[in-house]
Amino acid sequence: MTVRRTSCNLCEAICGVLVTVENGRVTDIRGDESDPLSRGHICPKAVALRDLQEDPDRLTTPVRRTSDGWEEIDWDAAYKLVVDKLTGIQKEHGRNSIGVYLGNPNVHSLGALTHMPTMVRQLRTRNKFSATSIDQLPQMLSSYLLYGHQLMVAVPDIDRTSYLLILGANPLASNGSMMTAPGFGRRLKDVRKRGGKVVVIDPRRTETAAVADEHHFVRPGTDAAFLLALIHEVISLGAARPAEYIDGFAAVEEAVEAWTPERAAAITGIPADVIRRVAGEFATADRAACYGRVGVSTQQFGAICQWAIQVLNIITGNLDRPGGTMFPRPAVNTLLGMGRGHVGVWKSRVRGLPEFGGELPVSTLAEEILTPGDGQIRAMVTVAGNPVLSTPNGRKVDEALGSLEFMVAIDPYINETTRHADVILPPAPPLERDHYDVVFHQLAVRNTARWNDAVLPKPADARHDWEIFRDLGLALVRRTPWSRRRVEVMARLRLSPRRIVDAGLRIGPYRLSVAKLRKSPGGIDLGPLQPALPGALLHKSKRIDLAQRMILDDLPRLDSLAAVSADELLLIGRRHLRSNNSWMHNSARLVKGKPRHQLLMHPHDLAERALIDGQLVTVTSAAGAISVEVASSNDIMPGVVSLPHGFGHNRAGARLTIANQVAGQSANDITDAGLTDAVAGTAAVNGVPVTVTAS
Ligand SMILES: Nc1nc2c(c(=O)[nH]1)N[C@H]1C(S)=C(S)[C@@H](COP(=O)(O)OP(=O)(O)OC[C@H]3O[C@@H](n4cnc5c(=O)[nH]c(N)nc54)[C@H](O)[C@@H]3O)O[C@H]1N2
Ligand SMILES: Nc1nc2c(c(=O)[nH]1)N[C@H]1C(S)=C(S)[C@@H](COP(=O)(O)OP(=O)(O)OC[C@H]3O[C@@H](n4cnc5c(=O)[nH]c(N)nc54)[C@H](O)[C@@H]3O)O[C@H]1N2
Ligand code: SF4
Ligand SMILES: [Mo]
Repeated sequence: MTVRRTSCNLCEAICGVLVTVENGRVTDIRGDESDPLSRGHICPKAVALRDLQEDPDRLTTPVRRTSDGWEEIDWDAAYKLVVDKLTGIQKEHGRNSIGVYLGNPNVHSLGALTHMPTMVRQLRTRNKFSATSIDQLPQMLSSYLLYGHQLMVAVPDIDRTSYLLILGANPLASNGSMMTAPGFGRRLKDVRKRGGKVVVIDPRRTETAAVADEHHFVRPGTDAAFLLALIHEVISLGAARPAEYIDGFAAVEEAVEAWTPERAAAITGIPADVIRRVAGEFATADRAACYGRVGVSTQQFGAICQWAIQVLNIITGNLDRPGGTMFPRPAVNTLLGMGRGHVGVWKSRVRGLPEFGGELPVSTLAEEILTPGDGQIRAMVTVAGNPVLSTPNGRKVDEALGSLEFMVAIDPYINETTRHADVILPPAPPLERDHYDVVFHQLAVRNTARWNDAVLPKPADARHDWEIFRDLGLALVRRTPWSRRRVEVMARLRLSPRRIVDAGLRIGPYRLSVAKLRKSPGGIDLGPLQPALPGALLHKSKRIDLAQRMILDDLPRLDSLAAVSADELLLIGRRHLRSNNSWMHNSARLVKGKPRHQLLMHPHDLAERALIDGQLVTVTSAAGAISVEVASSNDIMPGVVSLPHGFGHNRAGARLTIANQVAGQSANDITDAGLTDAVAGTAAVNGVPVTVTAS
């Protein structure tokens, strides 16, 4: 029996875990008390790492689709088939005829981060999509505009704050996002123990609201009005104190002038006196931080919301001070490894939506495949993504993937998306991989570092994800004429993730190395976050300009926040602690217990429609209709219904023995690809108008 240390990579909390291995099998997984960041915290998903390891549905060798099922093939044959097809299609139809979709687990795998971008670049296509545009894109945009880098994210310093204002996030279910703070619940309780205050703004009284001091319902999609009114109030109180390196304050003052608490109250449903009080408390708190996540990103005014959150933190003097919002300083500087970002350098072919950081909004994926013409996508590469369940108008995406000439998926499962692939290349699972977190240390509430060797050996005929990217990348680049670039790319692809992390650690701010970190497999503490501005800003001017044209020009659109018609309800999403987007439903341990797929609806809204708790209802939007069970809940705002995404398995051809028995429909069969944030095209999956009738 041996006990090995690693970190759980299933969500952004990166909890340290102790894994007991007996005779080559995992027999126990528990929290690692010695981890300076997670301090022993884990959630029920950690033990599912073992289920992933042992899942008989998980692929371990490449498969090729045949007329009547799937056939195993060897790695070299699979690579050759894929590269022949992709280069052939590009030769005939141009380089943009290949589309790429990158899903969420990529950011949780070291090997994907070190090798996937180089492989994808060899395809030289502009038709790149990822989960970013149905997630944190507005936050990355505001980081890019204000601080000069798309990943220079200001993180709430939760362990020292005395006032935390949370909008559209439910960290007690999600464990925190764009803010790595394992044990979020305990950290929130500590804020209150220190005499601080936690306020939650959400259309649902969530698990997080339940442990906060205050919760206020907000009408979905209207938070921008609330935030502008807060800024208006802070300014009228004379409490604005922007730092010397802030420009554009006058433009903000002008922009919020008309946003009185009364005006915002009429739109948001949050009473004017509450808006006034929260603004006053925020402005006068010793240390305050405002934080907003998915609920204020994936909605029609996501970009305004995320900009306004930064402005509120900045003008109250809370940016870059302990207890406010601060910039982490990780041992490997992630910002160096990726571009600063750009926006609107090119547009999508069909709808003209802008690129951000080289990616187009995923809401336009299906139409880019289905609309004939020059530049049409004929083949897809999906990597760790399940867009059929995860992106708007999923049925259309399903249809589009089914129409392709060729598709390859790098994924361990035959699921709703990958069942359309011609070839699936499965990477080795998390417990067989070395890990250092290059993304989430960059977003963590404390500076720490940990390197972990793989817990279990990888079988000889399995491949790590980085090896798959290396081999595909090398095969693609070998087909291009000789050049200095070609030599460099090949050399880069051949470096192991360990070598890359080691180099990053050595040139990093703490001059560490993999060898040094391996001596402390529970991780090392590098201390609390430190003030860093204006020196750390990545704008040459070392100044922050609040007056961002893209955002200010979008403000008049807020006037169009029209009242929905009387029979309409607004659909929002939710997450559950034992679920993980669309892909963890094949673990019996996680899916057992009470069903979690129901549509939550307020008893008044049920009564008005003569519906009862537990019955099947039809939910209809502009995109389509689904039939789901309804559950009555006093915790949801009247006029709003909530449905989690990632359900709706059991599609022909998927091989998910347990997930296929899980009830529920896909929320994204009724979210609308036509509904996006006008600024950067982020999918607005929250605040979708729907009607609900008896099925
Ligand atoms: N309506 C609605 N839709 C949403 C959201 C919402 O709140 N509401 N949330 C959105 C958000 S925030 C996100 S991030 C997206 C997620 O969207 P996606 O990333 O498209 O979907 P996931 O469900 O995370 O699917 C992950 C896929 O990766 C595979 N996988 C798992 N581990 C690995 C691995 O180590 N390597 C590889 N190569 N593959 C792996 C799984 O089998 C699965 O196919 O969904 C979005 N969709
Ligand atoms: N257990 C679990 N953990 C996860 C995931 C998972 O699927 N399961 N997914 C991971 C991923 S990919 C991500 S991105 C993170 C997301 O992390 P969070 O953003 O914390 O995730 P959610 O629980 O979806 O919280 C969003 C909240 O926004 C609210 N909301 C919806 N519309 C609005 C609105 O218009 N205004 C306001 N103010 N609120 C609104 C919803 O009611 C919900 O409570 O979680 C990660 N962690
Ligand atoms: S909170 Fe749960 S899923 Fe997230 S890293 Fe920790 S143990 Fe894993
Ligand atoms: Mo996400």
